[in-house]
Amino acid sequence: MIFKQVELRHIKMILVSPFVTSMGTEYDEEHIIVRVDGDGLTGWGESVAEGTPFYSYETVQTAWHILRDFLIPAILGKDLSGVDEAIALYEHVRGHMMAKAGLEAALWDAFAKSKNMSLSKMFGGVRSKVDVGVSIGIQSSEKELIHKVEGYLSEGYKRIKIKIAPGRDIQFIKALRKEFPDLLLQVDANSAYTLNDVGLFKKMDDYQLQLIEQPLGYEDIFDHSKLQREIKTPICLDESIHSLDDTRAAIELGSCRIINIKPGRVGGFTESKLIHDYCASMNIPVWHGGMLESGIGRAGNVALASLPNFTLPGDISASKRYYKEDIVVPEFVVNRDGTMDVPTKPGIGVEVNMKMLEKVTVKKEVFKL
Ligand code: OSB
Ligand code: MG
Repeated sequence: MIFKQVELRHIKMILVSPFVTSMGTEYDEEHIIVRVDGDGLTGWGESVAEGTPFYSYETVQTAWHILRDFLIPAILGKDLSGVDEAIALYEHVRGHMMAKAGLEAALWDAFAKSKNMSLSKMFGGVRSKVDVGVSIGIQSSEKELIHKVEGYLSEGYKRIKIKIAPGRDIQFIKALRKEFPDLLLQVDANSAYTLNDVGLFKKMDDYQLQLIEQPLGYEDIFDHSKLQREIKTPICLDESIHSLDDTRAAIELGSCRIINIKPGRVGGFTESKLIHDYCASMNIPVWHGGMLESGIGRAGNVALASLPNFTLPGDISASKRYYKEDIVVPEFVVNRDGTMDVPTKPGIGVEVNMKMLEKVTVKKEVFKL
């Protein structure tokens, strides 16, 4: 395929409720929508770089710069036989995984459409439905949290993840475990603790948590290996994993027993698949993380999560859990049994709602030969 035009859109979508984490409070989500056009086909992707450098060093502005000045010029007008060939053209760009992942996603969509195949099929997916959970921000009280959890469980969600931060951790875990003895529960610290907190994590061992996500430094692998040796609950790494190499280091050092895969964090679906396959070979379960994506990003996430070693429910929730109105049709919904259907139509398998996309677009730039 020859891509003659690439379009970037800076979008801003208002969250249905503020998302509070150890990194701060988010009221809206800014991402980049990437559109590629070639051979009469259109591909869509989403770069999950946010407006702020609090989860990752990347932001909408840095990703825009890398896309505009390096990634898009590398592929524009080239005759490409597949996604691998595109990736090879910008391999020399270091880091900037979210910028790369946004473009790669749009290319995957276009190539899948050219083969009349769904993304799930292109990736080697084996499931028509994936198990999904919900990630809940820090609440103002235990009562408020229990109320939220009840609501999500009644919608069918299979597991609950709560965000924690120093001083807002063990009391919420205790309250939930008391109210819901059998709940599939996990926690995410987003790097808010240090090895000095090992006593606190030992206490968490009493509450049957499925996992503790990224308790220590956002680039750390070594200290996590020390913490994992001290506690029974599996550690799961998110922020620290940017590649297959990071994954190998973490598994071989014993820094975690579970891996969270986010395509945006590791540079795209291609690296995600390598990590998935390596973890499968090491008997390490993986699950699909989330970045509060719009339906465009979500479609790819659901497709990736249909691979066999995604054995734990993902942070893949219904469109309406995030936004009043999504930018795709149909919107993503959660089935009563806590699953989400994997799209079967070609590419991302959903249509972009152009009217909604226009409404959330803050800035647009078109690149042509
Ligand atoms: O750490 O998993 C995280 C959202 C933004 C940035 C980081 C994280 C998250 C979430 C939300 O937990 C997951 C979702 O998209 O539902
Ligand atoms: Mg996380």
